Parts: sequence; C-alpha cells; structure tokens
Amino acid sequence: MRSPVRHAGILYLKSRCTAEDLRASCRRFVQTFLARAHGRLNSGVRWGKRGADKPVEERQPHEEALLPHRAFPRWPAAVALLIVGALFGITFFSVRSIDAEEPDPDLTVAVTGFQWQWQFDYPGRGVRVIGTDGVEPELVLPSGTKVQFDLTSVDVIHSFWIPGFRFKRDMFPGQVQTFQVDIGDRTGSWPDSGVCAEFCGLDHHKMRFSVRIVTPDEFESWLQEARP
Ligand SMILES: [Cu+2]
Repeated sequence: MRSPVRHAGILYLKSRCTAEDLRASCRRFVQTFLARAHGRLNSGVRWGKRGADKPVEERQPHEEALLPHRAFPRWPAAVALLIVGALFGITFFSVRSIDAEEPDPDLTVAVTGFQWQWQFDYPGRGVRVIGTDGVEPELVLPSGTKVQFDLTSVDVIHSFWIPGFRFKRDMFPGQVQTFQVDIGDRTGSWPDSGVCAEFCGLDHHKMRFSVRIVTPDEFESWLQEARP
C-alpha cells in the first residue's frame, strides 16, 4: 500500500481543476513538507529504533546505517542556518540603507530614457538637456549636495548607470523610479561616464552621457546660461 504521506505531496491535475482543488493540493503539499521536515529532525531517535533491538548479525544494512551512532549530526544544519540568517540580515539592512531617501534633497533631476538618448530635466529651474545623435548629453551636478534622480522611460526599458556613483537602476515606461546620491566634494568632468545598462535596441550603444560636477556657485551660473 502506498503511504498516504507520499500521496499527499503530489499535485493532481484534473481536466477541470477548480480553485478549491488547487487550495487543497497546496495544503497537502505544505502538510507533507512539514511532516517530512519534522521526521528528518527526529530521525536520530525514530530511525534509531529500527533494528536496535536485533542482534548485530540480524540487522539489515539500512537498519545499521540509520542507528543513532550513524545518524548525521545536527550541528552542520544549525551552522548553515546561522550563516543564511546572518547573510539575510546583512542584505536586508544594506538594501534598506542604500534605498533610504531624505524628504528634502538639495536638487532633483528628472531623467528620461528614450531610444536612443537621454533627457535631463531640472524641475523648477527651467533647464532641459537632450542628447542627440552624435552629441553626447552632459549631466551637470553641484558638488557636496544630495541629489535625487527621478527615472522614467518613454518607450522600452532602459537602465541608468553611473559606475562612479556605484548606482544603477532600471527605467520603465509609465513608472518613476527614484534614488538619491550624495555627490562628493570632488569636482571635474568625466566624459562617457554614464551609460544605459539595459540592451534597448539597435542603437543601445549610443546611450552614453558625460558627468560634470561643479561647485554650487558654478552650478547656478550654468543654470542661468543653459536656461533658454
Ligand atoms: Cu538603453
């Protein structure tokens, strides 16, 4: 006779499978999983009873193998669980700190990706920079500030990536993704330092831009000059 536990883990697909059938199958699967996990944890005791009361010469090989003194130790599983838990915790808190946003950043830049160029808008400042075929756009930022990027796309998925900022984020049509970056005190110009990191069509390779970081005073002067 087949074990009911063995049966319980199988998801039967009927020609007309109702939602209740699926729920029942999922329930059986979870119950089976828990029952087996519980059985494994107690294997040293449960399996150890088999053959333990027989003389050594009458024991079957599988019974001998499962006696308590042959059972697998539990500490490797405990160590593995501890490592997984620690890695999970480190990842959780790292991602949370990376994604943390201040309610009032110093500057917001709205970045729009399109096939196959970039558009940088400085909301409230009246400045827009658009890349054209053959002319790489320049992203100008003030040093020593917290800058928020609002990212979106008008056609396909692009990905805004400035390797020097250690930050990359995908851009989806119809959605706005935000992230904030602390712009350090270093000023300078870095041609070709920003790219699209998502293959977005034939001329994807043309989606590159330069980054220039200037002092806050120079940034205000640049805004005035760039304003149409
Ligand atoms: Cu792209």
